[in-house]
Amino acid sequence: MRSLLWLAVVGLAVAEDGLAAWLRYARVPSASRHLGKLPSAVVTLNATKGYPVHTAGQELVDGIGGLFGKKLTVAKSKPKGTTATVGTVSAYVDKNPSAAKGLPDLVEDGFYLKISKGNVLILGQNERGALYGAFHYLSVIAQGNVSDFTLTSNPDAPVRWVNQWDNMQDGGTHGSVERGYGGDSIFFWDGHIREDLTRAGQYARLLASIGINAVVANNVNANASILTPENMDGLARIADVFRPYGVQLGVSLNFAAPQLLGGLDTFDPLDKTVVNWWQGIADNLYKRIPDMAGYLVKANSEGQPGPMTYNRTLADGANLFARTLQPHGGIILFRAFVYDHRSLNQTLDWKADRANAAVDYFDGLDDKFEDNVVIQIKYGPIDFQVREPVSPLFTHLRRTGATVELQITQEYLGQQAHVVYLAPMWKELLDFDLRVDNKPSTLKSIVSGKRFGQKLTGYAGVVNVGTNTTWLGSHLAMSNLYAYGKLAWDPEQTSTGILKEWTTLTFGHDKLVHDVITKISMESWPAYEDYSGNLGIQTLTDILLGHYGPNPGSQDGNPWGQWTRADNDTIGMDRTVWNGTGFAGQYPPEIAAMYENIETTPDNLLLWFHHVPYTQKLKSGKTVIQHFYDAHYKGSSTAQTFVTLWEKLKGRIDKERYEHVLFRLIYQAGHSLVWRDSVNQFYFNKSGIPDELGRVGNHKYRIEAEKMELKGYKSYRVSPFEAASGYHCVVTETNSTVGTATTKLKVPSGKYDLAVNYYDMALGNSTWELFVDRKLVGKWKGDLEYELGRAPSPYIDGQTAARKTFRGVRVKKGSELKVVGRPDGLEPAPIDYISVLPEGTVD
Ligand code: GCV
Repeated sequence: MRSLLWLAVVGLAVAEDGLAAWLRYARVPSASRHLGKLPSAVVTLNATKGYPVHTAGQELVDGIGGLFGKKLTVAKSKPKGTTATVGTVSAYVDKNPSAAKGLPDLVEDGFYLKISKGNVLILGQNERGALYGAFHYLSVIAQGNVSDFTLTSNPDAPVRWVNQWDNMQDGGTHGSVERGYGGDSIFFWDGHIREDLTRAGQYARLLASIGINAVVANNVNANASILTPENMDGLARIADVFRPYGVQLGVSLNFAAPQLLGGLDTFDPLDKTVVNWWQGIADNLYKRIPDMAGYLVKANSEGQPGPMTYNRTLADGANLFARTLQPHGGIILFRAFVYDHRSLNQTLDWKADRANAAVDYFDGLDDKFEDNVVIQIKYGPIDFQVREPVSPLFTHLRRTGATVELQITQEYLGQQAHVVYLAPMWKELLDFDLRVDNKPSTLKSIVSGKRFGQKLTGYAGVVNVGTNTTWLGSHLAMSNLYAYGKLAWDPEQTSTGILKEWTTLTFGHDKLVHDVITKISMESWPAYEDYSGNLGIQTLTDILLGHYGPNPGSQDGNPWGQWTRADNDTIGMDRTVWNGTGFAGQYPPEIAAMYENIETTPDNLLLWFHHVPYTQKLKSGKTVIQHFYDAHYKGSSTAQTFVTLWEKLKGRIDKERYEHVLFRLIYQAGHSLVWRDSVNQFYFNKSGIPDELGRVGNHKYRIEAEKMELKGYKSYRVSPFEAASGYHCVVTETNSTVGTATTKLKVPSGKYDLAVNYYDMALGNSTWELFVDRKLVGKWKGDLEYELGRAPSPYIDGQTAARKTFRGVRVKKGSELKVVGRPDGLEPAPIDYISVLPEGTVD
């Protein structure tokens, strides 16, 4: 009983599945001491059920009830005692005309808070703003701050959208959510909108609490069938569950829908029948969803249809939709991610460059777009890589507004199976000064509209939550969604400040919990960059398959244009004007000059802009190749520390989330070594230049499986070669043969950590057992494809390579070490190597 009470006090009693994310409203420490500083009743002004002010009242009741155990009543007019009054400015001024003078100026969605001795005034410029104000107040008190304050908060930019890449149907190459790692779509199933949209409503609640005002629910690779009458009705149901949270619905369109769905023989944007068809679509959508946000369009990119099919400009394409939206007040986000993945030729053309495409296509169109067109630009010129320069297109649009597209789902950055806190990367990008006209021109000042004065600007975040209760597949990844909303509202906030808030709301107030999460999170992006692609070479994931595991060779020799141009002596893309693709020249002169010159190009983008020998000296004094080697050792060794750091939290947070995170951090630690060895081995083989510290290719604790005594197992040459230690692994001889790999240990007697590197393909669930002197050390299953959520793969490669470690195992000199592998389905229980590591050693 006593321990139960103690747990209740520290708020750990209940296991948590992550569904409530940062809106848990868990009891704050010493809650009862603060009751006098809280309101006793909620007064909602202009509150209609199903609209944000009403929701705000409900959240205040639930929030204060959960956080402090104080039960509030809801009243329409002022009751006795302290109150929380929430509503729009206009409703408030209607009732209190004399109060108007004292109120600050608010822009759309902005809010004003005044907290004084338990009385709380929450006013929004609109209903949505009032709800934002209520969430903000709740967040402040949830962090234990019940003191008086006054705050005026206006968003930095009007467009703060989320994009989901949800498919109408599961299956195909991308499953239910393209680049989604948190389960199936919460919106669609089997070609239709789900009947049960409970999760969609919960999602809107989370998004509203961080200031997001619209969600595009369907994939930018859009299926035309989203526009059938039945699916339009379904979209209206989604809009209905969003509306109480002030979240508007946006829809992705397939440019060829007039032909694919409408039966026309053309989708030429200047053809009258096409224009009329689209007008009919807009009218029909707005009949059902009068407050629809608008459209998102990907055109002429990666095989998608677009206006260029008919030799029309991208502006012709965007304006077609813009005009149909104008009578309804909608806007269109038109993506700048336009390139032809079929025609780029690396071998024949030194100057070919996918990075050039956006500016090449959009230059000259700035004054051609309708006023309700916004150009949505990925932060970098290629595709959400671990390090990219800011896209120069932001400097070419001065009349037309832009949104910066950030990616919360970690497509190239570990797919939520690796912790990578992205706020520091986004901050670097947003703070980058593009020096337009030699004047301060940070990216954040451009996307807020302040630099060039456009009205419609802002942020678009690709989120891709799914039905998993953790939303994104990992509890820690949710700090990225939180940070996205916070930065879109106010890019001046710091990465650590945002993290602190998120950690308190998600995991509570324990200082050690904060210290650990801060350390892991703040070290995670640098570590990931270190053990993936360095010096601006891009992430180096396999770009032809799942974009997940290491495969440096996959970048080159194909028309996708994410080239490294690595050969035996040199590496990097020459993007200079004098000798390369000319990309550097797309920037304003000061920035162009910086990138043009190898001396002034920062090391971390060296290989993005220059083609150099592996022996090129960096500003650090190291050569490029030695930097690669060192960085991979450094980054992967940082990833090992995440496990031990997290283990300090045992018993300090609920078991469910503790175990969930621990499992993934252990996996990440192992996979970071796969990254390290693959990338290092690949460039060592290419360059022939040994690691000065003699680590690359030398692994003294390893026993290669193919060199063990094999029964039922056979040696198998892995492709790409660098994905296996010694280029080989073992696989069972048939799908039903049990394999054993045995060896006699030569190490001195003692305790060791035994690490088995194996491959967990999505073709079955093999089992492995590890024995020392016939005693079972451990047994595991090849089921990571269900556990991790990252892209499944049927291959033996860097994507499926994984490590299982058993710590502190006692062995004797001459002990027999044996692995038994039982294949399942088409997965032949592959093993790469076993490391017998003196305790605490990593290799
Ligand atoms: C939705 C990358 C991704 C694709 C994505 C595309 C885009 O190429 O790999 O999955 O498609 O970007 O942003 O349109």
